[in-house]
Amino acid sequence: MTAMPPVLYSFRRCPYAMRARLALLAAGQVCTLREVVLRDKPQALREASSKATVPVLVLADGQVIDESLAIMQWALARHDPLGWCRPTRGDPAQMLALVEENDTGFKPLLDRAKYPQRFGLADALEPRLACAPFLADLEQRLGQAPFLCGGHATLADAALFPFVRQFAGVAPDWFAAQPWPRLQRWLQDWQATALFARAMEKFAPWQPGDAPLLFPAGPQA
Ligand SMILES: N[C@@H](CCC(=O)N[C@@H](CS)C(=O)NCC(=O)O)C(=O)O
Repeated sequence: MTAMPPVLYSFRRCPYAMRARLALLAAGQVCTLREVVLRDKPQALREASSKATVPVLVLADGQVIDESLAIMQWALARHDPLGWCRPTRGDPAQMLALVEENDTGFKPLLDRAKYPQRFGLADALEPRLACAPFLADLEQRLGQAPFLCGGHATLADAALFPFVRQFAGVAPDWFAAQPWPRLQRWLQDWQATALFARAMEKFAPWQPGDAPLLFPAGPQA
């Protein structure tokens, strides 16, 4: 008997949900996808996780995983054909430390760069410049190897990419003018992957009673 696919509460444009979807795709893990509207969250999501953030993965046995990194790790622990948990530069702990740096260090700075007015910042450039050291560090890493943790893409690349993408979107011309050619290329390459195209497929918001929507749909790669 085939196990019931887990249920993924997701929001297409959320960078945390994006990285969870990327890892689920990389692992070949099929889910039942429930697209969420953040301003009108379904009760089922709130019942699954009181945090009611996305992504949330509800497993067939009722276990709930409500952190994007934990969803990535769960999926890749089951199946990791691309070696996303096997960095060739540094070890897995160092790879996870980079994700931690992104989530706790860079992300708050990114929010300030995205919404300077909300933070009472008159100057839009200053919060962008505050993000620059982290991005320059990524540039340096990419000078040493084609991906952040070595010769092939890892969980760290997938986990950071949606946030770097958001940063680039704040001021695209400014980003393109920065001395980060490898990072710019890395971002472009990620955006051009078939994996990202699949991760960004559009779905109508889920409503209770809807027929299960498998993600990814159709024949598995
Ligand atoms: N640490 C969480 C953060 C998830 C998160 O903050 N997601 C945002 C959307 S990008 C969210 O659901 N926010 C709740 C809201 O806007 O009500 C994770 O990694 O999954």
